[in-house]
Amino acid sequence: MTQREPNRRETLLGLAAVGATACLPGAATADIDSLKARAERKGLLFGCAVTSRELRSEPALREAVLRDCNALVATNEMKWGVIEPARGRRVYAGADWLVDFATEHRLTMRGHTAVWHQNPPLWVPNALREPGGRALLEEHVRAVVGRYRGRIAQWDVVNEAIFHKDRQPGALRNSPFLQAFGEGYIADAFRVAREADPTAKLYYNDFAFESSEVSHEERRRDVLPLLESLRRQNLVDGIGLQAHLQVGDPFDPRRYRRFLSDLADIGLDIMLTEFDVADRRLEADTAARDRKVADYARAYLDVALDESAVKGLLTWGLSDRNTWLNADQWRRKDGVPARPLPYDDAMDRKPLWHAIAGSLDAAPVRKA
Ligand code: 9MR
Repeated sequence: MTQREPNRRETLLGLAAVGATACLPGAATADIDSLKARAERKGLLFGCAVTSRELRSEPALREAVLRDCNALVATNEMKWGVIEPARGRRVYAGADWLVDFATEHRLTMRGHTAVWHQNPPLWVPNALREPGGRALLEEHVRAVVGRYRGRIAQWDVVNEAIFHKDRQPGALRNSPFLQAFGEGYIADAFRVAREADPTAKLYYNDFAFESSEVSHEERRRDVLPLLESLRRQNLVDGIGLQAHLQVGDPFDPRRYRRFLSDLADIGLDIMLTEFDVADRRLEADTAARDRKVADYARAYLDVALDESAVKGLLTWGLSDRNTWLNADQWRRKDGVPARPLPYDDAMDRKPLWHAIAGSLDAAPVRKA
C-alpha cells in the first residue's frame, strides 16, 4: 500500500494552520499550495483543457480549475467542426461561454484550434475544392480568431500539419488543406490570424516530439524548417508541444533539452499544450501505475521546464474522468480505465499532481 494523498479538504485544513488566507472567501484561488501558485511563483502558466459542459456540470472540477489553473484551453468548442457544422451558420455558444468564464476568473485563454485536418465539418473537404475554396479557410480563421480579438492570448492557429509518413514535400501532412492549396495554406492561415488579432500570440501545435524513438527524432528534425520559415515572416510566435506521453517510451533528456534550445534559438515561445501520461503498458494495480506515471512525468517535466522559453504547461483534462484516453480506440486492452491526469475521477489529487508540483517548484524563475 502506498500512502493515500491528502484530499482537498485535508489540504485546506493543513493550510489553515499556516496561512489565514485559506479560510477567507475566495480561498479556492488563494491556496498557496496550488499548482497555480507554484506556477505563478515561477512566472509560468499552468492550466488544462476543459469543455463548458464539464465546468457547468462538475462543481468539484470547477473548484479544482479555479484553485490550480491560471490558464485554460478549449478541448473541442473552438474547433471548426463544432463552430460551423452546417455551412454558413456559426455557433459560438460553447466557445463564448469558455471565453467569458476565463475573462471573469482572469485566466489566460488559449484558442484551440483554427486549422486541423481532423476536425473540419463534413461539408468542408469538398467545398475547399470549389472555386473560391481558399477563401472559406481564410474566412473561418478570420471569423474565429477575430471574434475573440484581445481576449484569447494564445491561438493554436495550425494543428498537426507535419507527418512525414505521408511523403509530401516539407514532411507536410497530406491533409485536405494541403491537397486543395499546397503548402502555402499554413503561412496564409497565420497571416489571416495575425490580421484578425494582432495582440494574440500565434502558435503552431503538434504531437510526438518527446521520445527518443526514431519517428519522434524525425519529427523534431522536420518541424524546424517550417517554424524557421514562419518565424522569418513574423507569422508565428510559439510552438505548442502537445506532450501526450506514454510510460515506457524511451526518453533521452539530453536530446530533448537540445530540441527545446533549438526552438528557443529560433525565437519561439514554447508551451506544453496537451500534457497527459498514457499508462497503457502498465499493470492494472492502481498504486503502482500511479507511481510510475508520476515518475515518468517528473523526469520529463524537469527537463522541459528547465528551458526558460517554456512558458507554461497545460494538461489535456484535469481529472481522469475527462480523459480522451478512455475512448474506444485508445483504451487499455484489459478495459481498466486509464489514469493519465493529476486528479482521479473522484477529484482527489494523485501522485501525478505532486510530480507536477515538484517540477514547477524545481523550475527556474522566468524573467518578465
Ligand atoms: O480530447 C479531444 C476529443 O474529445 C475529441 O473528440 C477529439 C476530436 O476533436 O480531439 C481530442 O483532442 C485532441 C486535440 O484536439 C489535438 N491533439 C490530440 C487530442 C487528443 O486526440
